[in-house]
Amino acid sequence: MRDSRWGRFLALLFAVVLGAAVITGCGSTKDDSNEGSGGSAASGETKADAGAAIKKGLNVVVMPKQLGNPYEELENKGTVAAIEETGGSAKIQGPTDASASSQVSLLRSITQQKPDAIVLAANDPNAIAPVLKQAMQRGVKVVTQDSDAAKDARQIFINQATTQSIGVQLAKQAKETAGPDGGEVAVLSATANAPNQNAWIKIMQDELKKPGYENIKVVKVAYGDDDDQKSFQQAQGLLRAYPKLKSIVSPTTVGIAAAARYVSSKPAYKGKVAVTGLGTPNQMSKFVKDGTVQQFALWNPEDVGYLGGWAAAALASGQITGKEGETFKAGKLGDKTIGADGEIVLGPPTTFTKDNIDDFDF
Ligand code: RAM
Repeated sequence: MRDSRWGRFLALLFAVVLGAAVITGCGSTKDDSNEGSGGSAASGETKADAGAAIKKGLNVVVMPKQLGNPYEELENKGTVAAIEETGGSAKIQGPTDASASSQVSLLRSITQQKPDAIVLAANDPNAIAPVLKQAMQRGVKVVTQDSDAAKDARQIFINQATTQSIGVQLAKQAKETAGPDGGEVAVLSATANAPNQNAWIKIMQDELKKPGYENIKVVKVAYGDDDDQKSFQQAQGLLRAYPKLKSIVSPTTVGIAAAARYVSSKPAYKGKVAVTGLGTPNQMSKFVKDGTVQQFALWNPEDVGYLGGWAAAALASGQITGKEGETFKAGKLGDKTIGADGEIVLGPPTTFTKDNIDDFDF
């Protein structure tokens, strides 16, 4: 009797434990399947379909660092041309100054309108990151070109040439234009927060620490804010503050043109203080011909913008997601492959001198 009661108790206990195990088991199975479907749903959203057709009628916003800069107008032109080739339409919206705050307020209202993509040159890597992330959360594809935002605030960055190669080229320009004895060199940059100029200047300065550059001394980095008048005044200020200056290296098309204009107008400096850096051939031609400028460099800005436009269209059509190794067709530029950190490099810059300046028209 006692044994049978004990047996029933054991059977009951076994049933309770088994039941609990089944319930727990079901629970975990359910959780697992939830994770599974959640994961595949997420990856489904971000999976590239290389065979997808480019969508017709894409609506894209192009934002330069600032309106009215001839370099950026060329870039915008390239982006608009690419989007129109895909059968879509692109609208240029940008600030009148190269500030991040102006871009942020514009980007806020653009995000509300929910275009298919935004293609922009950033005025600050971090200040514009939150609003770009909001745009991406709303399904807007984000491509930076020319000047990058924080890596997690855009899908793709179109770099005109490798950042390293541009920085090294600026160091070489400083050395070559300062002359055989070297000497003092100043940098005339864009804004203090400009992502592209800051990255190039850092590499230039690292390069100048290497053997071969011992006699080159960077005395100052000045900022003309990519504003012609301010850049002109900064060039004037540099020459007053550093009377022994050998060369002004300006890694901005606005700065180099303004510095060259100032130097060419002063007989005391013209042909004695060099101006070099990055400029558009059409803006710099007269200064090369009048002997103010020996050499400067640039890539084709229109191609930068054109590549940005095709990358935006491929993203918005689901052909690519921005992952390394994905490829897409970029119109007349042919097939392009996304590199590390979502970066696509256009190509090496060209150096312009009096010997080739007439071969270029942009
Ligand atoms: C100016 C802008 C642009 C830069 C060129 C070289 O037009 O700062 O961002 O890429 O110079």
